[in-house]
Amino acid sequence: MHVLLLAEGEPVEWWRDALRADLPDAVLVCPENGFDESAVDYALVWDPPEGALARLDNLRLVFSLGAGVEHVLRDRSYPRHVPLVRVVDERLTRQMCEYVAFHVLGILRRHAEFALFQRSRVWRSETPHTACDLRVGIMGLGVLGRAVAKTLRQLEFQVAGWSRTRHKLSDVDCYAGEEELAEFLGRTDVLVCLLPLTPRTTAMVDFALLDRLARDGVLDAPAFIGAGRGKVHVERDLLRALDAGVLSHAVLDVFETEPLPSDSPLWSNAAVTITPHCAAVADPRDMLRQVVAAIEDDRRGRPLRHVVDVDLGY
Ligand code: NDP
Ligand code: OXD
Repeated sequence: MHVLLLAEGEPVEWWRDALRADLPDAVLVCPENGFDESAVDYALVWDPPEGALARLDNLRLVFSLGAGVEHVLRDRSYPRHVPLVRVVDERLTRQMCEYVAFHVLGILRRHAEFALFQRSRVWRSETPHTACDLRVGIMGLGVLGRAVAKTLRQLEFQVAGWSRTRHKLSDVDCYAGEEELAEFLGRTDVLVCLLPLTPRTTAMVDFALLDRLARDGVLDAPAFIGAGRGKVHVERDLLRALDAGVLSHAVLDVFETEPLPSDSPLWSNAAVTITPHCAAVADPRDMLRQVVAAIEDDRRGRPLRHVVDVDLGY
């Protein structure tokens, strides 16, 4: 069995040894060493070069070494008959819950403002609001969005979610589709974006959308947390919304271009909190377990788990 590793920066030797330990007949191949394209059964990929997967005539399965899959599907020649499996991982999901909970609490407790006061030795006390005063809205109710909603409910925030199709979650107001987007935004003080990047979500969070967020909340103005993919929001529009007072704060983990260019105005905006795409990162050992499970499922003819809908793009 030949497994192709097509992911720049991944430790080839580690994957070779780790795979062989669990699947003794696995031969790991990679572009650097040359390989027989027709012998490849499985491909482990992150941002594979355009056309590379289409040339593998006997490919049985592609595994995205990440939860997102836009880095695979942007290749228009992706062989659509080959199942694409992605990372769905408990530890990664917990990390995203912690990231969002931390930053929503930070917004509630005006963390960025107090950090500025401290730098200027300003003592300005305020009566805090409480989680139950704040309305959080989550765009995307997938694996991550649903878990984040549950975590925020445990902290007693008022939580709503918006997705393409209708979901039903306990204690979470669920909105679906274009028709219900305005109502969802109109009741939201902190907008959390956990949408995947697809043709339909590209540039979805623009000035017009942000301008529809609630104006009657406990914050000076609504806040935004972007932790799905950077091209879902429009950075220029975020800056405009911050300047115009349409937003009071933005927390960004993902960006239109990564790494964020050093001349981006986001870096120096006091109303922006930046983290370098590390809200939730899959541990290679967890990914390995999933890769092995997917290969075993395929070899035994069992249904595959966490298969992406290639037509929807997530
Ligand atoms: P899922 O595929 O499980 O969920 C995607 C959600 O988005 C679904 O609820 C889906 O709706 C919704 N959605 C998709 N398209 C639309 C649309 N056009 N309109 C409305 N809703 C839509 O993804 P995950 O929750 O696992 O992950 C989300 C994203 O987070 C990943 O794609 C990845 O890009 C990003 N990510 C970021 C990380 C980081 O460190 N910053 C780490 C890991 C992932 P429906 O349920 O109706 O189908
Ligand atoms: C992912 C990511 O998609 O790290 O897994 O963003």
